[in-house]
Amino acid sequence: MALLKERLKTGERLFGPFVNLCHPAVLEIAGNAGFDFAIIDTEHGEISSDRAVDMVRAAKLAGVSPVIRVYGNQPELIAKALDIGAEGVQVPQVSTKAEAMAAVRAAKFAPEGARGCNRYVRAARYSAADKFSYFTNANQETAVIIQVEGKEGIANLPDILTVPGIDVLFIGPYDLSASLGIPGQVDHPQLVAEMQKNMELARQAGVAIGFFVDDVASAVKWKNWGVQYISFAADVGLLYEVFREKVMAFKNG
Ligand code: 3PY
Ligand code: MG
Repeated sequence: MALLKERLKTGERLFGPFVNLCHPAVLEIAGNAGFDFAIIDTEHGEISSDRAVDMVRAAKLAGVSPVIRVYGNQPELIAKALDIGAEGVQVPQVSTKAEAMAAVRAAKFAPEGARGCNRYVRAARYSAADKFSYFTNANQETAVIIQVEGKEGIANLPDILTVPGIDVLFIGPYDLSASLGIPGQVDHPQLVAEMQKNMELARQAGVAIGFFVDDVASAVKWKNWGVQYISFAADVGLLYEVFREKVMAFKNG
């Protein structure tokens, strides 16, 4: 299956949930359902890297691209996510050009960055991969997804977008709504207008745009407006929705 980064380059519109539950089966189910990617959430989920690695394995087997959202913009966490074989790393709360540069630097081997080199990691097939091609190709094969989700980051977007190596500019509507003083109002006209402005800036910079939505109607709307990386709800919320619907159908039946 084509890698996430390649699919982004062809302009495909991709759809994937956050995964907060700490179990590889969730990734298999996501793959079987036909999602394009799934974001293993170590920022808000309860997932450590020794569990995330089995989730990455399951995702690869099920044909859904695994992305890891790291807990913060920390080089050790970004390198670890890529060492265990995630196709992309998603970095929350990026507000300045310097922070965006730090995230890219942590995700790339030299000369583009300073990611620590080790060929005994899962991403290098525990040394079965040819070391020269691994170190040469990894930077071109893994995606860097930068989350901008606050007023400061939005103001700095033109600068942030000049940083080479960003594959997706991801706008986090929940954090952004809080930062704009309208917490949780992700459909508020002010937020929608901000997002449309950001999309245009990303388009001019040649960077794919990503957004988070809670419902399918919004996902389709943003897809048709040109968002390429559409992150949709989270496993726990989707499970709750179906549980609740079934319970209500039973009680009212
Ligand atoms: C946000 O909306 O703040 C996100 O990080 C995506 O869920
Ligand atoms: Mg957020």
